[in-house]
Amino acid sequence: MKSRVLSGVQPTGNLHIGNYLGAIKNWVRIQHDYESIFCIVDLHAITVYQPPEELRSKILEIAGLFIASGIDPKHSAMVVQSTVHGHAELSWLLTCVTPIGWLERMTQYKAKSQAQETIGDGLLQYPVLMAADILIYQAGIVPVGDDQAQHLELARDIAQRFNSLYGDTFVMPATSLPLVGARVMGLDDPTKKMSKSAAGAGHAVALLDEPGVIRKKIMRATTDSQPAVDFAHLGEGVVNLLSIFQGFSGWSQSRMEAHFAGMRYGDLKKQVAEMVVSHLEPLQQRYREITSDPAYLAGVLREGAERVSPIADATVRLVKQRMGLYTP
Ligand code: AQP
Repeated sequence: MKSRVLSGVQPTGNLHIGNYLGAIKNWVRIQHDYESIFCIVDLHAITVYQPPEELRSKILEIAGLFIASGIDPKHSAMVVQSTVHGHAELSWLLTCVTPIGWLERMTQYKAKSQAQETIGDGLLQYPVLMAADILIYQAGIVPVGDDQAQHLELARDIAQRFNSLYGDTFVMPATSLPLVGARVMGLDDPTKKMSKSAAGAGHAVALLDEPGVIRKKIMRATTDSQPAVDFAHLGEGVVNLLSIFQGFSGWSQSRMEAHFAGMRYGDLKKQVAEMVVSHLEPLQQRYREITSDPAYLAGVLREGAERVSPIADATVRLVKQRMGLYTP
């Protein structure tokens, strides 16, 4: 049996080049080597309040962007998390074997809860739901950006704890990080991860930004006080621009160094901007074509849920049996 790949994106804010280089590009690269499932994790999105109409349209936008980025829905199942009921059910079952201390240690919980007046329980439970998303499909490989590595470790801890309490049940999922672009930083502040929810017009390049906007954002990116690229003394902002270029171009490190050494920052930014635009323009064209037919997208998502539901149902049933719940 082919090993299973599982990953997902929250339908919040605007999908950006960090999400693309850190996660989606990797999914596209490996999807045909495995049985692949890619989720739009709407149950995760509501751990922070989302205006309902906005959430509904974001779910379809993300589905369109998955396909425009190269996800092949004929091969890979594209699934809206809340349409497969087992995710929420398994999440509760796993909550019961997860010590609270494990969840309180999560850095994303600490960062996100600081920004909230009232901290919803869902924010704390977020990594348990993520563990359920992965374990419900017995996924062996989870390609994510580096910010999700801690949650993946927790998913393994939860699986191990369950297996040791109730007997071997879950496949242990491995984290797959991209070699380049695992953590794309904000253009306005290269000490902070590029994030959909961060404020600031110059922070992130969205996949659907107009070419003129992309150029402007990159030309204004924060660098440092040096005039030109010096590979012996690279500042964080320049490292970020170079890794964005490398992530899109696929160039080797030696080619990057030969090409960019000594280049003035203004020219570096122009080349980064053109590289990003040359990849996003065709992606945006495909996105417009795909979303011009809403019935097509709805069909892809319905078919995706139908394809994976039997796997999810079988896992939930097995887990309930192992735990001694009533399974007539
Ligand atoms: N800056 C990033 N660099 C590389 N990878 C990234 N990812 C996110 N930001 C970067 C990866 O994208 C996938 C989907 O992310 P998500 O929707 O689950 O949410 P997130 O990780 O919390 O990302 P954001 O953009 O910061 O969203 P908000 O602001 O809504 O929380 C994941 O694989 C993630 O690692």
